[in-house]
Amino acid sequence: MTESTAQGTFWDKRGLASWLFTTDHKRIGMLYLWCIMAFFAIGVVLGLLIRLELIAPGQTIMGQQAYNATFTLHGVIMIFLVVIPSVPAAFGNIFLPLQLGADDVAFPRLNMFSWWLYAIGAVIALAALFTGDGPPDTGWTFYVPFSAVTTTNVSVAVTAVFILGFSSILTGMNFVVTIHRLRAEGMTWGRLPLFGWSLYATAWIQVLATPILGITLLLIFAERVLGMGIFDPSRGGDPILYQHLFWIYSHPAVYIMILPAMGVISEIIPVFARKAIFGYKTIAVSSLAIAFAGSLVWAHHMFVSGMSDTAVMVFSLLTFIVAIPSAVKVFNWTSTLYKGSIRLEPPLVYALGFIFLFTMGGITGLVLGSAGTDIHVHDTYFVVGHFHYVIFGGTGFGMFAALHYWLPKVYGRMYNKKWANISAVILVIGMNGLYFPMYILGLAGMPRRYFDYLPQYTSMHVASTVGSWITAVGLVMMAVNLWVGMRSGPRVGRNPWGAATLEWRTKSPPPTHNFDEEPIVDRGPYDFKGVQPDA
Ligand code: HEM
Ligand SMILES: [Cu+2]
Repeated sequence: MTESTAQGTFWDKRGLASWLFTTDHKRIGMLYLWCIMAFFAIGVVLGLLIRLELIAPGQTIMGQQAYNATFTLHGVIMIFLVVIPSVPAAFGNIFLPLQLGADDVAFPRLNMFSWWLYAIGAVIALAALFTGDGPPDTGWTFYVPFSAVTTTNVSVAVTAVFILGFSSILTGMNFVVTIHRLRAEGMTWGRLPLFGWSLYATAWIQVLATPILGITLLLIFAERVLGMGIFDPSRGGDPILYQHLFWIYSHPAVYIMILPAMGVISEIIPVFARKAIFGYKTIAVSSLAIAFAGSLVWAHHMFVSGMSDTAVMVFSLLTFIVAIPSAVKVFNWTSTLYKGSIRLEPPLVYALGFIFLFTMGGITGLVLGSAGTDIHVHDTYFVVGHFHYVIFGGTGFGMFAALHYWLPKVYGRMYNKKWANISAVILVIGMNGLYFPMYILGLAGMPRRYFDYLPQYTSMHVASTVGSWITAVGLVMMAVNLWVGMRSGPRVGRNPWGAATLEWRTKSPPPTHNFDEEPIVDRGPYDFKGVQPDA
């Protein structure tokens, strides 16, 4: 990113300090993006190691304790360092102000502080691996009583997640205020791009739910360091309380992960179908509905923990209700594609991958949400299959779609489209190879988080491990192509896709102050009349 970019862009300032102390939302977004990519790579390598260990029964490449630490690290890194900040903190920071026609977010210094908290939290999380008595082995959920008594480095890991939570809360606050206050002249709520709507719903979850995680983690810390006994029945405490507190945050957190990705898909589909999105209002409102209803379903993680039958039925019903707004979105996307003049460009190919994989994950989510079937597959590989379809196939693909959609804006260059499409197809094949066998394993009774298994599960584990290699090939191809594209791809103009949202009205890459003249909005974000691709 040196001589190659045009003059007068947000890349121009040089030097480490100009990045670490930047208040430019685009640079902060890029800082997040680079960190997230690096952690994603580490997380994937850990995932591949887990799969390699599981290729055959018995010990293959690591011992039991190492295995427990590996899947804990894999989960903690992927959840807290990658998917929660992925789309909102990276792409939200870069593109929310641009889509609003604003110069920056409402509180640029607070934004810098959020990134710092993220970086500090990440450093402490990594420190937890190499200090104390070994990496945490509790799984990313830190369930008590085990997390209260294990001698591994849980206290430090929990502190890291606590700090990361604050980063998320502050980003959410910043976005709420930015969306309320900084929309360009003429941008009514009804003309707010759907990516903005999705970030708005997400931001409220970040502000309202994340503090609960903070409190929960503090309690673990108190339990371990001060021996409080809040979760310890022998001293009047209750371990089930921990699960309630944990999931009151962590279920809404899955919407922090998925809603922004859905927002990306809602941006991409109309542009490549050259058609106004079908049901703008229902998509916008369904984001809020998912955020609201999604906050009421946490105890579907606890059907077998010992709740009253009434509670089980209520939470089962509520869980089914969240499926409605999610299905509404899928319906609206497919209706938008119907009879559109479709251009099968890479962002759309990734978006289609998202719709397919997310739907596979969503349907199996209903199997888990209905208490009767959940009791059969609880804590089996069925669950591992389900959430990877949703968070890797959903959030991960949303992130990949966003990379392919917006890279030309950020770098002013285009990647190789053919290779982008090929890597998307390889990824979809690899993902199904990797995770579909997990559904079968789960139905057959293979428990999750187990180091060893009975010989009858071997063939499905082998299939899954081979799938993990295909997935890795797809990821490497995609990364290399994006890398080459951003360094030396052909230059593009302002609006290579012919999109109608405001970020495409400014130069590629954008100047530091975003727009040379303040944009005025006189039509909806998906009104393509008179908008021509300018490659
Ligand atoms: C090539 C990519 C990946 C592979 C091969 C992989 C593999 C696995 C496997 C085999 C497990 C189960 C461990 C066990 O139950 O013993 C697991 C757990 C998990 N994975 Fe992945 N995964 C990958 C990508 C991802 C991504 C992208 C995310 C998040 C976005 C993710 C999040 C998680 C989480 C949260 C767990 C649960 C850990 C726990 O149970 O504590 N994984 N992964
Ligand atoms: Cu849940």
